[in-house]
Amino acid sequence: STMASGQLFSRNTQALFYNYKQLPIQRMLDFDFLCGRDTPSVAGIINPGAEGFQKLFFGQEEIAIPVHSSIEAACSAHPTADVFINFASFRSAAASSMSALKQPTIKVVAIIAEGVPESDTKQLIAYAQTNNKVVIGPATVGGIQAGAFKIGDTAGTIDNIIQCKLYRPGSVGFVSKSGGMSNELYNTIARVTDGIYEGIAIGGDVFPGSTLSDHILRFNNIPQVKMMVVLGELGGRDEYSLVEALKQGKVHKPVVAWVSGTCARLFKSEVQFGHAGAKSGGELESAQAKNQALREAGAVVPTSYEALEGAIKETFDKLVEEGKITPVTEVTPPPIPEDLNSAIKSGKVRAPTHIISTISDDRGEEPCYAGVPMSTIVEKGFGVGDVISLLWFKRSLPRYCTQFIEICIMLCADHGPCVSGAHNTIVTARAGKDLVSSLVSGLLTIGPRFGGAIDDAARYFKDAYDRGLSPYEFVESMKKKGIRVPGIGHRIKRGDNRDKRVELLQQYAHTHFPSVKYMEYAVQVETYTLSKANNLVLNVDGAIGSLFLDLLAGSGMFSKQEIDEIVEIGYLNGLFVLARSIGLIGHTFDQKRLKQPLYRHPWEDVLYTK
Ligand code: Q5B
Repeated sequence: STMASGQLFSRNTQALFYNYKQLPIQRMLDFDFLCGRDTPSVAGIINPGAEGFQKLFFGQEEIAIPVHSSIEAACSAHPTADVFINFASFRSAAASSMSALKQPTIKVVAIIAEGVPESDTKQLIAYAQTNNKVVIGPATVGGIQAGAFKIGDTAGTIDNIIQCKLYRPGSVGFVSKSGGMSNELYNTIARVTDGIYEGIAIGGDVFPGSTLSDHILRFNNIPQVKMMVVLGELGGRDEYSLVEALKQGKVHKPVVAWVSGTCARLFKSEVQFGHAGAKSGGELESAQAKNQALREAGAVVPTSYEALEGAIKETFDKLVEEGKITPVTEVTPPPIPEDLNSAIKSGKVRAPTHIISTISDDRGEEPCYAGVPMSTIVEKGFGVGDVISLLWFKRSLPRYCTQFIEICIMLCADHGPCVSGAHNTIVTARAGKDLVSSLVSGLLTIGPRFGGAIDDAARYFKDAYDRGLSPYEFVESMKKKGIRVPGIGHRIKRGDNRDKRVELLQQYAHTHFPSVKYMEYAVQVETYTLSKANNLVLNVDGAIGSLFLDLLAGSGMFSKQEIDEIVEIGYLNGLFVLARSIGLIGHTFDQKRLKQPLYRHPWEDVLYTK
């Protein structure tokens, strides 16, 4: 059988890992690298309901380990993976372990969960026995074949694994109930022998999937194992099957054993230690009785736990003397590259950042806009204008400025369904597209003719005013260059039908701004252009462009260079983009609400010509 044949693992063993747990999987792969394995010991991950790949490190390289949504899918994708490492919770461990055992490709199932119902475990054990499979656990950390294969978190950190020389095989077979104590013993054994060949923690439940004697008898058939160490614990009768095996002469190699829990006698009442199975029951289940029985059956049993190390050493030294063990030649394992994050944390390395950002920070207790925490924004009753001034201009502007920004946003939020942007949004929404597509198709029309003339208006008005050009000189010089004056002209508005929005903005500025020199200059330009044609009014873009120059210059909050930079980069079209998004979103909802069909432009409205 699998159990009797001895070897469960080799340097080529691959496992399927149930439930995605980054840390134990990475530790298995780090162990593989330490041992110089060619292939990673985790062939696939089963993450119920999810599929794809998980990126993990194999040495310095990143590898993509396939993730499968079911045990069946994983087994058929990785037919050579014969170990199933089950990191399911105690609630689902039994069912998933059973379906793993039923897969023809799976030979060994290790169950990590603690608290699996005993009746379920008994079923697993029965199924495994009749189908020639091995269960390790439940309630175990797993096991390790030194230099070959490691289950999950067995043996702890890489540093501990290196200290215990588990990256290469020694001559000692070790089996214990406790996973925590197995770490301790890996250390002890490494100190006084040539190290572990294989170590298994069978787990602390009353009914372990495989027993101490199962593994001892298995080690007996592994030629590389020259001696065995057993660490039992009080409670249960498991140790007695080992006693039987020893008495029957089935074990041909020296066994050093200790059953811990001798202190239970010091308690007046029954004590339960950490494990479900570790409770002092009847006399036969006491550590003393079991140690005595093992001793009588021929195991080397020290007088105390402290003396265990000495007993292991003596047994090993004797085997060396007898020539039965030739201690292995030492190898130096390759260093495992440290993770960048931990190296940075410990101050060992520094790494350049890839992005620089100055306007907001989401790392602290609460997000900040330009250093102002959210709670302040809410408590002080800030508005959208304040948020814009923090995120765009990186400063808190005075109330009259933020209110001006808000007025711009409100006045430009929409201008009916017939403007270019709204039209595009409506057509897109009627083509069945989603909100974002409908919105951006409208936004994409914003530019030099429609809505996106604010920055250019600010640029040209500022340049002309600062250079002292008269409106006549300015407009005529633009005409010579063949450039339309940005901020001037409208499709609908006329000299005798002014844009109300422009009037409202002008009124607000007259009342609140310390100076409106740029706007007044724009009005003089308008007076001149209106003398040429009735539609060449100062439009909403021109009004905002010129008034924002007044805001920037008059507020005392910006240096000359900052104003130049704002105008050069072009912040101000952002006001129209932001504002009109409100309207375009509204138009999208409107069309959807009205269940409007696909728009097709009528033939009659097109001039077909050659
Ligand atoms: N002419 C806005 O033109 C419009 C001239 C000019 C000198 C000018 C045009 C223009 C500059 C860009 C600008 C923002 C394309 C407009 C907005 C938001 C909106 C929209 C809405 C909303 C309109 C007739 C004659 C021609 C031209 C001359 C025109 N503009 N000369 N400087 N600026 N302006 N855009 O009506 O001799 O016949 O050849 O480009 O500021 O987008 O509500 O719709 O909220 O949604 O198509 O308000 O002015 O006039 O092109 O037929 O020109 O005037 O050279 O002269 P039109 P055109 P000539 S606000």
